[in-house]
Amino acid sequence: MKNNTKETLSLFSEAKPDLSAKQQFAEGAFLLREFALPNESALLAALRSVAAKAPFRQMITPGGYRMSVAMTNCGPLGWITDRTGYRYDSIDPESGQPWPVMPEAFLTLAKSASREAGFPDFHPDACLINRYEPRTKLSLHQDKDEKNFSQPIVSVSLGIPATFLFGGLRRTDKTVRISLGHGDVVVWGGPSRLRYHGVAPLKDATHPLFGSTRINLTFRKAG
Ligand code: MD3
Ligand code: FE
Repeated sequence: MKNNTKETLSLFSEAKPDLSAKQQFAEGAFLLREFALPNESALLAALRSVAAKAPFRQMITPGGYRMSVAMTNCGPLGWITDRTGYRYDSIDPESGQPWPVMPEAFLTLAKSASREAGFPDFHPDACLINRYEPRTKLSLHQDKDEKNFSQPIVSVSLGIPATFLFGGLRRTDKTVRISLGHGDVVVWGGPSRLRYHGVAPLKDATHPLFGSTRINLTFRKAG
């Protein structure tokens, strides 16, 4: 007798793709493909409201270079860089006002993604928003300005795709390339938290909602 169980299951999974499917690519590092897709319009609306209060700007590194990535923040703490160094601050230096409140749609997404990856107690107090255009890149670096490395980092990619470079604990360790597209969410925790990483120069592309830009939301417990 023919057993139809497998066919039936695969029919179901095609009818309703499992958005919670998670792929682990390093210890503590999980890729949730298209996890943010169901909320794309709420995320775009929230993004616009944050950027109206705290516009994207290209910050200056301590070495005096203007970053090619434009940035803003929301939530109690925002990451900034200037000639005096990198740090988190509760005040936007451009406006002299607190950073915009973290939109509910952002917080809900960050918490559900971290839960999905096995970090149920994530309480982000900072959301750095990076804006890339074709040819924009982010050089290899570690995220170590946070007070607490025990909480994960949740990163949400929106708009045109990018190649993410994921290295080791030393700058010279080899990097693997991970293609990140619209709606992809990555949760970086445990031993992956301090690995070097960066973003290769973006290729020309356009996205129906985001035009020729890539937005990355990075949620952290910074304070
Ligand atoms: C891997 N942003 O803002 S977030 C950053 O796409 C940053 O804009 C990238 O790196 C972007 O600092 C990628 C993903 C990320 C964040 C922290 C990590 C990956 C990480 C910490 C350890 C390992
Ligand atoms: Fe980083």
